[in-house]
Amino acid sequence: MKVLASYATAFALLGLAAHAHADARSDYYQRAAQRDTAAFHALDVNHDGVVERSEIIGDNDFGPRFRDMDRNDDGIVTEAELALYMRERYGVDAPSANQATMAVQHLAAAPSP
Ligand SMILES: [Ca+2]
Ligand SMILES: [Ca+2]
Repeated sequence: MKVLASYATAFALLGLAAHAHADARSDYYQRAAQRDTAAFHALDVNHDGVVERSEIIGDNDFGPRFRDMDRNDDGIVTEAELALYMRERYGVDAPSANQATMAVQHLAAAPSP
């Protein structure tokens, strides 16, 4: 009877762990989407609402993924293309502008190595 109880406890704990894992993953993807959105706006140096190939030169985060994001291959990533990329890659919708701002503030607040 005691053994059975420990099994039940173990299964309950496993269940909790799996649940926490799923939460951590969705949280990770949510933050990744926020980071990408923040990076998109930071890289748009001429503020025309799109990121061109010339604006991502030297960027090691956005740069390598630029081609994946640029769906119609016109050398420009629009906000719609970014949203599509994030939905497919992370399974999340584009975060609100407010959340993106918070991500930027978080990055700015991070201590430098
Ligand atoms: Ca631009
Ligand atoms: Ca494009």
